[in-house]
Amino acid sequence: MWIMRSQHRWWRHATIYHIYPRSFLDTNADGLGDLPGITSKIDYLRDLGIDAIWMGPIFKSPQIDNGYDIADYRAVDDRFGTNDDLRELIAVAHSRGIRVLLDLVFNHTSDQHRWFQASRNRERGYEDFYLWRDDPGDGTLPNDWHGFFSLPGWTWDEVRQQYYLHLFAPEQPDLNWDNPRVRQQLIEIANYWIDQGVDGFRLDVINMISKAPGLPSLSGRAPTGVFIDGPNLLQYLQEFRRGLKRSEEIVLVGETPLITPESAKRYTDPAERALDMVLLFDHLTLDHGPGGRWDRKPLEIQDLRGTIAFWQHTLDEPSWPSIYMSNHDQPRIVSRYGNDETYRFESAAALATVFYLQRGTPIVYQGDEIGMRNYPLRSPEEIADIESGNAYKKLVNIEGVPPKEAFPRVAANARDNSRTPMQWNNTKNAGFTEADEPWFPVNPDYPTWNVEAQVTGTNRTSGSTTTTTTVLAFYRRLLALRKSPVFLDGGFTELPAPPDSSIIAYTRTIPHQTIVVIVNLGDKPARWDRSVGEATSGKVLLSNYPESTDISIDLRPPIDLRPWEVRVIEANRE
Ligand code: ISL
Ligand code: CA
Repeated sequence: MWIMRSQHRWWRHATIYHIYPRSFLDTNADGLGDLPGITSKIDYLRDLGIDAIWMGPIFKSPQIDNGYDIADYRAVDDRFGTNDDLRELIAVAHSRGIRVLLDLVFNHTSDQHRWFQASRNRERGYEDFYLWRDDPGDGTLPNDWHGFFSLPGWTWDEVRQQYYLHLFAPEQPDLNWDNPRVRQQLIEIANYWIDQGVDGFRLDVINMISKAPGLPSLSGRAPTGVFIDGPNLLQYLQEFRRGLKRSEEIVLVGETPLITPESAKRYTDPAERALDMVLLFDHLTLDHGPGGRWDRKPLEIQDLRGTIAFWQHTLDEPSWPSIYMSNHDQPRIVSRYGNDETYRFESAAALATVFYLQRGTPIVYQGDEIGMRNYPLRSPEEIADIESGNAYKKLVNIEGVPPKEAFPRVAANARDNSRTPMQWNNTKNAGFTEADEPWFPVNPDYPTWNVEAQVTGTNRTSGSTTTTTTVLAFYRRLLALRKSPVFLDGGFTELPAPPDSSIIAYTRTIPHQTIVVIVNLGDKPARWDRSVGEATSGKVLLSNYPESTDISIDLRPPIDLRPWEVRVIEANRE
């Protein structure tokens, strides 16, 4: 039953929850999460304050890249359930006022997709569905593009006797979007799911679909304009949007790694009728050293402060940002930018506050709401993810990095870290599965860190023993608080801080109301000694330290914050 009034731009006031289906909840004891598992937790999500879910790809797939290699866009993979299970999930979600977004992977298909089989056999109508090139004949590849998974971008196909392009794994051939038939097919697929009641889509690596004519080598240049943000991208996005049924109500969230600010602004400008929001990644590269992702350096809070302010301004009206803290391609945020030992609760709460009180649509990644942390990978053999596994092999076999050094580098950043099963309770396998072996091990900290323990509020690693605050309880309050107009629609202004400060502070404002958000992102106490505006006092609406909420405080500097302390303060009108 559909109880929500259809509403233009509903997503501007929504909080989205990102589900990694294989790790959410298993209901048939095969060790893999499934759709009925998601359906059974809709009330949990509603109580958390969620308005929409986005599920990672659940379509038929050989699972080379955990479903980001789709073999049939119209069928749910048996491993996850049936198309009927999906219809049921949509019905139950809608009955609780929760909308449903699917993940469409349209830059590439699986090599098992019938289009690819038809194309490699040169079947009429399918010859140009993918990007095929002859063997240059001199031992080189058709161009110098490298895939994202530490592999060259080209693979030789024995059947067709040509190379095909793949920006990801060889089992993920790139579609040829310059072929109008390809574009038409993809629109029909989206409409098929819109007819099933779906409310929107996350479009995987959608800024890679348009490639520069002739597929020129990069020769050391950046890929922007070549295979990122290619020449026809905007036109293809607009055509896609125009082709959608209920196009005005459907939300399109573009996953856009390496997007430029100009493009992000343009593609999310409502006048362009392209995307509604883009996923931003700049804050997730701030701890990458000169060697990139597998070469980490410590985060400088100054850089995070700058990145946040920059994107908030860039995507000011008429655009609208998503507020994206973390995802299934990244290590866990509390392990990465927080302190997952001494201040696990405080830092998980602090990070959530800094991110989710910004202007935009929050997207919460499964497990962050209970402070899930990195998985302690034990050996290279345990790495399950294709990107991380290939990266390890490349470091060791090609770059000659000693395994002892390469392994911790990969382990710290591996995608596996955020893909462990959701921790529901302290029973076998964290309540994720009845099977003896889940598809990937549960994080060993589950006996204390799980949903059930946090609902009853006994879980804390530090601070006063009398407090009952947990990450989950904090998230509920935070997400409820951000439903007030000042957070939904108010303006954002950052409060400038000295470069070495561990504090991030900003205000949110509507006429007659100002909220000051001030957070210490560090293990040491910190002092804010600047003005936070005209008000001299205020009321604390949210804090992650005991006895701190609903109290009046002096807003005149200095304001002293304890380690990882959060203060969300409504300024008094004087
Ligand atoms: O985090 C990354 C950069 O180091 C990458 O994983 C990047 O986000 C990415 O490659 C794009 O991700 C998306 O498409 C991939 C899939 O493996 C990811 O899971 C998905 O989120 C290919 O479809
Ligand atoms: Ca299952």
